[in-house]
Amino acid sequence: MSEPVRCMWMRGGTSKGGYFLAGDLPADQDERDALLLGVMGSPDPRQIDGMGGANPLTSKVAVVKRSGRPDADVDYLFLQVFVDKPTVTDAQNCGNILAGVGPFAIERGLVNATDGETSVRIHMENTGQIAIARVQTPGGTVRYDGEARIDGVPGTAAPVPITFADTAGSSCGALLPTGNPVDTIEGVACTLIDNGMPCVVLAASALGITGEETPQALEANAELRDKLEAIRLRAGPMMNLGDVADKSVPKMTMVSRPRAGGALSTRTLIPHRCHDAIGVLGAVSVATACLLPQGPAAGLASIPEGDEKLISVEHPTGEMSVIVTMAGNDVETAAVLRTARKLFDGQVFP
Ligand code: NQM
Repeated sequence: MSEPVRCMWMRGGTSKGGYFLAGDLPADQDERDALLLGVMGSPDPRQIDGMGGANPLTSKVAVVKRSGRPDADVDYLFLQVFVDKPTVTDAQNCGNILAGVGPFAIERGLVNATDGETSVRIHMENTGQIAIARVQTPGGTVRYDGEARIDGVPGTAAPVPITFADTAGSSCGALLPTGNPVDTIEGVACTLIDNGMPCVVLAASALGITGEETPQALEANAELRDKLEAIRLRAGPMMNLGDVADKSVPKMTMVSRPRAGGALSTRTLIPHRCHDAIGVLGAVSVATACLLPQGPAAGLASIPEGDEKLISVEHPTGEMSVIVTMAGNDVETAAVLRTARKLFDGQVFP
């Protein structure tokens, strides 16, 4: 057995994973990745010999360090540890795991807490943008319990509001990497968009489904999955992501009319398992797609008036509210409410 490594396990939003100080992990990337595969128990569909929860949403890692940047307190590198492949990738961000980064940075002494609430400026190393998370710190210590509720997580917890700016083109170089609000791929009208997360947005009806199916039903639909993967593999190079066969982006979001008073309804493959909810930056990108008049989402979405819009993105276990502020026709900032919970702090044996 290898040497133990200091680690905190946390729920961040609707995801869960290991949070490490960068200095506690090997500097060499191959060594680091081998260690993280051992920590999670990958590759193995059950991750039986590790900490991972046999789902991409519970096989995640945050690597955090003090930032050298004037506009950030900490640097956060997100790593997706694949469940059934020996792959660790930094090719995407994660706005859910992000929710635990502020509390973790305060707990590890990287950020001094003020009495009441502490703002933590987080440089998201995967894509280079800044997120600002507000953490409850009464008496200068992190408070996890509270009254905030987010769909996809039972019970309530302390609120962690997060604001993003400048997320357009985070991984693809432009909000609309092809320059078009709509591209037709394999006969299906798609919006290829990146406002923090590369996503392909397409109408559920164009794929012969209602958009109300359960994640289990969608995962069991081999014909649908093959069609979506064919579209995704063609979309990847068009989005400046290269060959995406072994990448976790772009995400595939099928949209339909809202059913519960929200702006629109979604089902998202991330990209091979169906998300029980929707990713944070995924929701920001889909909310932005709703605002493109020509796109497949706009025709289905119900969008409020005004320069500050609450766009409620419905998903299989509820909704995610994205508050966007507009500058003319463009989204200037986006904010979401998340919560986080410290589950254990100790040493993990890779
Ligand atoms: O889009 C899952 C999640 C995510 C990513 C995924 C996320 C985001 O729910 O910001 O949070 O799409 O792989 O954790």
